Amino acid sequence: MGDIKVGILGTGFSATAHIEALQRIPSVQVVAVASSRLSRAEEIAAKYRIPMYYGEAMELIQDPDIQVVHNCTANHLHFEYNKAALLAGKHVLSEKPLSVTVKESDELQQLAKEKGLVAGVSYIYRHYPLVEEIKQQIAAQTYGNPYYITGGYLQDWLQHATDYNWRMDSELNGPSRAMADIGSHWVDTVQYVVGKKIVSVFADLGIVHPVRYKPKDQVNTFNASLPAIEDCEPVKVDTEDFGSVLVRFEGGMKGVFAISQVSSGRKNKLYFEIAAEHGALRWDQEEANRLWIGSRDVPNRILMRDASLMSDQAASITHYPGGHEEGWPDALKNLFYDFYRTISKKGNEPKVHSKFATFEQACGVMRIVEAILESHKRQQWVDI
Ligand code: SOE
Repeated sequence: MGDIKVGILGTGFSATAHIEALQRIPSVQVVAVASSRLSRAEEIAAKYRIPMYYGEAMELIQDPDIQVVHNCTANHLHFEYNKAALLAGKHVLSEKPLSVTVKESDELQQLAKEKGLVAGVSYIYRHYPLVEEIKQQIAAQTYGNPYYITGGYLQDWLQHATDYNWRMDSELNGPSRAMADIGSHWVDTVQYVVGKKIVSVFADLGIVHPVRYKPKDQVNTFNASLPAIEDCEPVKVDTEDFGSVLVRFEGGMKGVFAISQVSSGRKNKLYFEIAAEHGALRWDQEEANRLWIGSRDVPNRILMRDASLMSDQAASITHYPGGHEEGWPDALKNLFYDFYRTISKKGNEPKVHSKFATFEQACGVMRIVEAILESHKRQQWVDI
C-alpha cells in the first residue's frame, strides 16, 4: 500500500476507535491528532505514540505531510472540516452524518468529485462479514425475491435524564439526533444489503426527556457513570430519543424500523430481518457472528461465521476462523482496509471495486433523514 500518512480530527470515542483500527493496518501511519483542547490532543498523541498534535483542526488539515484526514469531530464541524480538507487536496474519511443538512452534504459530495479525491463516510455495518453474506445471498436470489424488511437500532446509553452528551445540543448535533446518529446506520446498511434505495418514508418520533441535566464537565459518548442532578444544569432538548419509520423501496419492497437510544438493556442492537419468497434472513449486531435463516417448511438454521461456509466476498473480509468472534473493531478495520486500498490503487486499471459508503451515498442517507423529520412534522408520507 505504500506509507500513507493520516491525521485525525477529534479525540472522543470515534477518534480513538479510528486510531486503534488504523494502527492495525500496515503501511498506514497516523502522524497527527488535533483537538480544540491542546492538552487532550497531547494526551492522545502520547497514548497512541502519534508524533504530532495540534490544538487547532485547520493546522492539521494544512499540514503538507498529511495525505488523508479522518474527521471524528462533532457533527456541526463535519461540513467545515471536510470541505477544508478536500480543498487542501486531502482524501477524507468522515464520521457520519456527512454534515447536518442535505444542502451541505450535496456541496461536499460534488466537491469530492470535482477534486477527484477519495471521500468516504464511516458507515461501518456494511463491513461485517455476515452482512456481506446476506447481500450476496439476496443478489443471488437464494431465497427468491425479498419483499419485506423489519428491524431497528436500539441503544440505552441515553436512557436517563442525566445521560448527557454534546449530541443533546442541536446547535452542535444538528436537527435530528437518534435518526441521524443511528437511524442513518440502519438505512445505509439495509440499502447496501438489498441493493435498492428507500424512496418514501412515514415517521413518528418521540422525546422521553424534554429536559436533561448537563454536567459541568464534558461527557464522552457511551459514558458509564451518572452525575448527581445537583451537579448539573437543566437544559431543554428538542431532538428525538426514539422513532418508528415505515419505508418503501424502489422496486416495491416495503419495511418498518424502530430507532431508540432509550431502550433499557439494548447496547448496540442494529438488526434487520428480510422476508423473501422461500425463506428469511436475520442479522443482529449484538450477535454479529450468527446469521439466522428462517424457513416455513424445514427447521430454522444458524450459520456461524466461518470463511469456509460463506461466499467469496464475505470470506474475503473474515480474518479469524469460526468461533473466534469478530466484531465492531474488526468491521472498522475492514472499512479502512477498503478505503486505503482504494487510495493506493487510485488511477490504476482495472478500477478497484470499493465497498465503503461514498460521500454521494452518505448524502443520499442525509436526504432520507431529512425526509423522516419532515414526515414526522407533517404526519404524512414523504418521497425522497
Ligand atoms: C453512538 O450512538 C454511536 O457511537 C454512534 O455514533 C456510532 O455511529 C455507532 O456505530 C455506535 O454508537
